Amino acid sequence: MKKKIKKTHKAKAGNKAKAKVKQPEAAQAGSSLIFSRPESLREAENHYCAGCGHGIIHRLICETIDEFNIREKVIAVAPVGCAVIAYEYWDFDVAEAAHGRTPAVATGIKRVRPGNIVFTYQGDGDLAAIGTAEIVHAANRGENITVIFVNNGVYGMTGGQMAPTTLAGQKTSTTIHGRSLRREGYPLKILEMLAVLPGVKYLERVSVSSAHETLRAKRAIKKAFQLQIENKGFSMVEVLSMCPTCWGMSPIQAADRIKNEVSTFYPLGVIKSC
Ligand SMILES: Cc1ncc(C[n+]2csc(CCOP(=O)(O)OP(=O)(O)O)c2C)c(N)n1
Ligand code: SF4
Ligand SMILES: [Mg+2]
Repeated sequence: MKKKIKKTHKAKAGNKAKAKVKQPEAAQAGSSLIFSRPESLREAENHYCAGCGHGIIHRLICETIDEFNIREKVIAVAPVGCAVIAYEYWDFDVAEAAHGRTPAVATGIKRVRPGNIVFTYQGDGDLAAIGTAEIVHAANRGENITVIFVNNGVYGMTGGQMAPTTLAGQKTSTTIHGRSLRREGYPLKILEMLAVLPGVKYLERVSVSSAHETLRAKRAIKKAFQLQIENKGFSMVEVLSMCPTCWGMSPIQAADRIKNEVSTFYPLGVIKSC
């Protein structure tokens, strides 16, 4: 475990120096700064496609960590999927887990280091397919960890295959005529499934399909971290996220699809809070 934890703090001094030089024009002209890169987000060019939701979600997590001033305490567990190299973008400690095993690894870290703030970042292939057992049991044990679940309805990294979350009728590279409920079964509503488990304290579904929804997503992520800081138990936020590349859409069409289609099946809002 120790070996796998990637220490990124050493890069901080260099990043900070660069950030100081690269001030936005408004700040250079003496106006007050109203928007800047969170300290926890490294100054790195990311590999995500145009219009992808992962970058937005990374930023929301980093803003939350900065606002709680917990960068030295946070340990993330990164997934397999398009976010596999999230550690290149986050300037805090990150461990990497095998596909779907993220909640199990997070459990081990949190139990050994209860003073740290531990969160997993998982796609829907990771969490809702190969990792179904891990998420169910971590939630049922009421582990005091936070889970950020990125539901883009496909296996993005490997070419857009059907995920358990793929909507009925949705075309993917493995359901070229659309997902058939008879052949492939029903899309899984993971939060609703986990809500019946007594160990689960907080579940909310949000999206990053508009500025307004992104602000709500930030509030939910912040609440989930807050609960862990207060030792309240298992918290999880599902984020409906755009994958324009695998959906064969422009970024704007992909955002509209979340508003008009995806969120009608996966309703936004608090699913459980206690
Ligand atoms: C044990 C294992 N099985 C399968 C794979 C291949 N694999 C890599 S990423 C991926 C799907 C990722 O999809 P998702 O978790 O939804 O993330 P996204 O890329 O959509 O963000 C799969 C099946 C793997 N790396 N390891
Ligand atoms: S394939 Fe989809 S999830 Fe992966 S980076 Fe591109 S838009 Fe994002
Ligand atoms: Mg996915």
